Amino acid sequence: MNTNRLSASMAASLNAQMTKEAHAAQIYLSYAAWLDDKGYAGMANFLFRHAHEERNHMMKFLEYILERGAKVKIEAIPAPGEEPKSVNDCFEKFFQQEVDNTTAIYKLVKESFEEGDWATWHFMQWFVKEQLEEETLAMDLLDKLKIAGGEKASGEALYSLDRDLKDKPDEAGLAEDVTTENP
Ligand code: OFO
Repeated sequence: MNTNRLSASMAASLNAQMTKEAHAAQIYLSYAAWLDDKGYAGMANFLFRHAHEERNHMMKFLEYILERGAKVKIEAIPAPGEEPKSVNDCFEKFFQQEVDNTTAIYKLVKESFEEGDWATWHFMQWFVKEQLEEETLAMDLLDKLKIAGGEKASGEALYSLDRDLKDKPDEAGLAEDVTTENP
């Protein structure tokens, strides 16, 4: 009896997204290693933790594909690409990577909607919220860097940003959680 509950194209898209999450982890590992090498251990720590989160996302896709009775295909992970040219460039790249991943997540949501695959549509909503948080986090960081002077940020400003990022929580506050008591 066939117990596969995913269409062939949905299984292929979910498998591709699983690899994309692993790719994001590799990209952040490469940025973290670059930052650490330049002496920014705090910023590196932030991205090491974030790389770990991306691996967890990969696992969520893997588990979901199995749960729906389809086949998991573990493929090669593409190389991370170019190294950042500066701290500012590193966090701009981080933001862009998150935006690109949001686009891929939205495509999957659309595909599941068009197929009427409501289980997958529901599963994907967690990722929609996660991308919202991650984009907010990346935007906050870019704002801080901008205040610090962007490409022209002084050593002192980068030093305090590095110290702040060491223990920065991985979650950003979202507009949907705001109240008049807690703006
Ligand atoms: Fe997987 O959440 Fe960012 O990209």
